Amino acid sequence: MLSEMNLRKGLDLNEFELHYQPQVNCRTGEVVGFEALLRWRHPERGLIFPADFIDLAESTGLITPIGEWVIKESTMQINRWKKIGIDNVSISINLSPRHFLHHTLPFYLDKCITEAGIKAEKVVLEITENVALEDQQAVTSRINLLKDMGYAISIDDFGKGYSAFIYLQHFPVREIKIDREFISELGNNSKSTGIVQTIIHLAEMLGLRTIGEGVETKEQWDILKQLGCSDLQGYYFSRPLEVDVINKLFEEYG
Ligand code: G
Ligand code: G
Ligand code: MN
Ligand code: NA
Repeated sequence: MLSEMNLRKGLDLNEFELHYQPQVNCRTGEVVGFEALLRWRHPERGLIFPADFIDLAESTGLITPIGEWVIKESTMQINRWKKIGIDNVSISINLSPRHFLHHTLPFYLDKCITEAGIKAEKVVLEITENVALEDQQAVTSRINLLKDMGYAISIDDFGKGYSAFIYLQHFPVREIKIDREFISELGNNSKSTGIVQTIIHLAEMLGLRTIGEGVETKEQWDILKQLGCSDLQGYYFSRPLEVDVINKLFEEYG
């Protein structure tokens, strides 16, 4: 069992790392951004995935310093990529509800993008429907503030929970990520095609961008293209990759 002490030590010893999954333009397939996904490279236990430590980080409050590390590291990475020619890409960062509402978040974000020399517009903050369980007033004013500062807010795993539509009613977000459970059934199940089509239409009507998550086949890509999805992410294009691998691919294929 992992303990709070393990987690704290992992952070102090700099054992966390980020893998990056490309996001592509649905029409052209060109890379437009990366989602930063946290991993913990434990000296004895090997690579640990978020599912095994995010809840602990949340309950102990360590999610805020860990999230700050993610923000700092991913914005610096965008800067490093810019220097080697991987330019004009956005970075999507997953934020837990607790960190999203933390009073230091807006200042911390601005400090990091200033140091990294990138624009707020290139930073996408992903929140899940769990944030709707928090004080709605607090969430709305936080989203408004971050939006005014130039950051884009994205709803992760859209459609999976019970309160997804409430977001759209109250929260001025820029983008929704269509949960991969709908995407995985595209082509096999006419219901899921209808659901995805409806989500995309709804987003269009509200002026929101859409990302199809968990795209694993060309057929799913074709259907999403037909339905007018904005961007895509999934194993068909790439798994989450280490920075070295992305850099090598870029050197080889541009
Ligand atoms: O590929 P993966 O197993 O990393 O992602 C599983 C889930 O873990 C993601 O859906 C995301 O919600 C969560 N996650 C990944 N990275 C982070 C992070 O940096 N911060 C938080 N709060 N959650 C993350
Ligand atoms: O933040 P979020 O819950 O969306 O995190 C994305 C998760 O989905 C990560 O765990 C990532 O590794 C995983 N993922 C990304 N693309 C695919 C895919 O095509 N298929 C499946 N099964 N999982 C994916
Ligand atoms: Mn995500
Ligand atoms: Na998701």
